[in-house]
Amino acid sequence: MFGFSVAGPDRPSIRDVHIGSGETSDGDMTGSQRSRRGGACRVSWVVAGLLLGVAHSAAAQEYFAADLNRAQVVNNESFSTAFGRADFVLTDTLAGPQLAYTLSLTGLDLDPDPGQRTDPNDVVGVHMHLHVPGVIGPHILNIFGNPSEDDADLVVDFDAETLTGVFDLSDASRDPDTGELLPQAFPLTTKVIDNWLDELRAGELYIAVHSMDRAMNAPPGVDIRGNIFAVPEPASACWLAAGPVLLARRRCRRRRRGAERG
Ligand SMILES: [Ca+2]
Ligand SMILES: [Ca+2]
Repeated sequence: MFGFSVAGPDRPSIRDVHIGSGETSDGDMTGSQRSRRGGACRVSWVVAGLLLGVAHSAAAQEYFAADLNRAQVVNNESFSTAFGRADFVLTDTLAGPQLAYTLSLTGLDLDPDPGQRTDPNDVVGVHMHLHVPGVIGPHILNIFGNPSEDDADLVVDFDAETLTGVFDLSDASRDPDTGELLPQAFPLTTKVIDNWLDELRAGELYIAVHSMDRAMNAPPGVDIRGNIFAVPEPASACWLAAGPVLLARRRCRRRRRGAERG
């Protein structure tokens, strides 16, 4: 998803730009040579900055996350000890926005056979909802179980209790007879993602996981839920992009110190 090479056949590497001929040691440098090398360091900073900028513009993505627990369930109706974590990456593609997600559950069981979802901790539904204060908001994306699994990209790891998928325009519920998109006001259908990006960015969407225990004892059965918030770009991606800049900075410092000693 991220990453770039610092050198290629058609452009100089950071090393090429700021080392120059590389045949003169720091101790032997004249004033003009030191000056040239200082200028080369500045050039390397510019190149590194450009590379970093390219990396970030190529990765024009937004990140979101949700921690799921019973405390966020409306009216705190759940006494579940289960919890979960969801991470999202929103990418603006030529085909429209795509929201990739992964959801990991602990203390709940994902079963491939709907007929076997009878134990208290069996998951009977996972959805993205619109937050409406004090009540259970309408569905935005039906992910797993009831009432449907609208994300065609859904992949469930039934051993690890994780779900991954991609929410995009193709998932929106349509009238089976006409093929027309269903009205966005319907409470239980999957919506047009483009219409809900403002709510996503404003922290007004959440993930709800319904269990058999809650469905039996406290319909509509929300076991755990988590509000989705924007989060910074993951540290791993930042460091990957910043690596060449930090490397160039360290080399320049080392060279400057060597020149001062000389
Ligand atoms: Ca089970
Ligand atoms: Ca999809």
